[in-house]
Amino acid sequence: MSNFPTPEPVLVTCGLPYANGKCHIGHLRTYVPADIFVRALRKQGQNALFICGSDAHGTPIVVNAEDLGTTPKELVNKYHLHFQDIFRSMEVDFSFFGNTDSPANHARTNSIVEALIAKGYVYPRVIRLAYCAHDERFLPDRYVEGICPYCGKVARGDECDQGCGKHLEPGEIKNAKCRICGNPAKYREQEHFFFRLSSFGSFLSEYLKTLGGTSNAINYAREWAKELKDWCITRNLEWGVRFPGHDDLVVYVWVDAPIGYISFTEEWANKTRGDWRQYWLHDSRIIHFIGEDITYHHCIFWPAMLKGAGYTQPWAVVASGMLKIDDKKFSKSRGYVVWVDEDYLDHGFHPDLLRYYIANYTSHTKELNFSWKVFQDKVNNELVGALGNFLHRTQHFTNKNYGVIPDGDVDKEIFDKIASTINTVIAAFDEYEFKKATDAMMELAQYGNAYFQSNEPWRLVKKDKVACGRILKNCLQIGKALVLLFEPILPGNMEKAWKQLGSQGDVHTAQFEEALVTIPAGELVPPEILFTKIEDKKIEEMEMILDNRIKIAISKERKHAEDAKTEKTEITYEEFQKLDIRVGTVLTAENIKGSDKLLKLQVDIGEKRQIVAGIAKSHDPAGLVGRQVVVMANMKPAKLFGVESRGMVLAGDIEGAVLLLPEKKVKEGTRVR
Ligand code: B3M
Ligand code: ZN
Repeated sequence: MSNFPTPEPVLVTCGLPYANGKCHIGHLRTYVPADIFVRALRKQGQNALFICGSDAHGTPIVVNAEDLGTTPKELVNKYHLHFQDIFRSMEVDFSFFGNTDSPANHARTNSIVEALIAKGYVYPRVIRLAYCAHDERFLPDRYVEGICPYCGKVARGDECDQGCGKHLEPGEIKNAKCRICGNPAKYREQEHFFFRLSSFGSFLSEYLKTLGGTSNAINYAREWAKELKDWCITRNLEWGVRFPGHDDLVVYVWVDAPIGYISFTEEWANKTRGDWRQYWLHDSRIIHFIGEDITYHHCIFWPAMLKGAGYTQPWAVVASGMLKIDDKKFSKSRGYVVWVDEDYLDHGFHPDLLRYYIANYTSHTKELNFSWKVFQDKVNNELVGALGNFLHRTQHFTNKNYGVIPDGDVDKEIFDKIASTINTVIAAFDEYEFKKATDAMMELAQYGNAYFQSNEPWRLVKKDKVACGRILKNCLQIGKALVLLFEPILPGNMEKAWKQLGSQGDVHTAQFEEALVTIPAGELVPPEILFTKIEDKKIEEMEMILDNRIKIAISKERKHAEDAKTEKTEITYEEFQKLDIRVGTVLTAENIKGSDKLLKLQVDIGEKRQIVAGIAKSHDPAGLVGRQVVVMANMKPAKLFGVESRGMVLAGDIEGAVLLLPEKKVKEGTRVR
């Protein structure tokens, strides 16, 4: 028995993209399967609402806006439009795409936080927070950089994003430094507000027994629910949703972001005279599609918040595995990224091709690797070679020899095959197994090709035109089934194919079941080719673009590392005082064998010191004896050309070396300060 249709209203959401950068394939890894899932629900007669929107708050956006010299609001508006645009182009068709900075979300967040306060789930506590004395401000989340207390890796703000991935509570990060000025953070006490997550332990462990979705989310969540810590839900920021009654605090972004799911449903309802309450206050099936890395927020924090405030909790959480590019971990800074606009759509690739790749490469919960070579293979062999080839040869041959869809029945064997494919596909969608579903569809296309091939209609048509017509009718029926089945994956091309088959109505609202209705006799137009092979040259061009980006990223990283090494940071007077600089007199000077740069000096700096100096090219040894020089006396001893050096003669770094001289002769050992 399939999970759908069901009488409860169904709401599907996608994790909200931060409006803080461009859309890449990593985003699509979640959004495309969610869109496919919603389309497949509708094909089973299930009415489903599909909601998403921009995540507008949080410190990364504020920090980024500051760096770019713009305001968070402007930055968010820009990327909000960008994402809307990309989703439209990729045929990810949300019922509503909101923005968490909307008045509706401010209002809903306020009302939920107030409900939690009223029920005693929020309490104040004085905590020690990172504070920058130089910038005179508290340093929330991304404003601090330091070391993860769990794994020792470099961490930023509220999460260890390059190490163990743990969420870090305010004050937890070690060796905290201010992100703005680089100074070590001080700590100051301030009152903040906590969500009493720890009191939801027994609720969560029961709830997680029934929560549906993918095992990569649920299994982790069950473990986490055994040990819950309260969450600090306020931050010292201007940008965000005000914490009720405190003008200097906003709520943590992970409070108002998921509430966006509710407020966007409200906004959708206002626009369409729908009812948001049936989704969020009554029995419903709320299905969250997310990236695996935000499981904690969706399976622990969010259900507890909903429960505490009296809202309906999610029915399923579906987490997609992470993305790799050419088998390397996806990374914008290291250049392992494929941007949806400039690297894909702008090159004229049809959205359907990438949708198919994402659905079919691997199981939804596994790591998805993107490579242009595999992309080419899948397009050329599967979409062109199997599906496109079958649809085209069937229609082309029928059109050429008959001009119409032949009259007559479809064989039972064919209907049985179609029915069993539909069952497999629906069962796979029920398990969020997009690869299984698309494999079954592609298998039907292969079956069609084999059927066509083995019946040799090109021979049969000459001998028995009626018998051949029956074969073609069967093929056209398989074609109709394929178009209906593939519509959720390839909406653009299947719309065309549907029309080419002379089918009536809208393929997007037609249901899977219609595949079992005999394709009516009637007109057939000459088919257009749907999918064309991608040439090697194009793939080489795309690989070059990626390679170049990686190379640029590597050289940037190198330069960065070098700059960091030689960076002149400000030092304090106390630090300066650690330098032991003294005036001395050269007693002897001689060349060092084998070196044309170095001289060996004996210098009286209140004590006798042997110093090797790199001044041979600009100074004659004999001329140095008796001269006063300035010496850094507490350099770590070093050996140069086998000669020990215990100090450094200071010189201007011009035309070899210009020695520093005291204004008048002074006693050996006089300190320079
Ligand atoms: N804006 C993006 C992420 O962490 C974050 C999702 C919010 S979902 C409510 O993947
Ligand atoms: Zn860590």
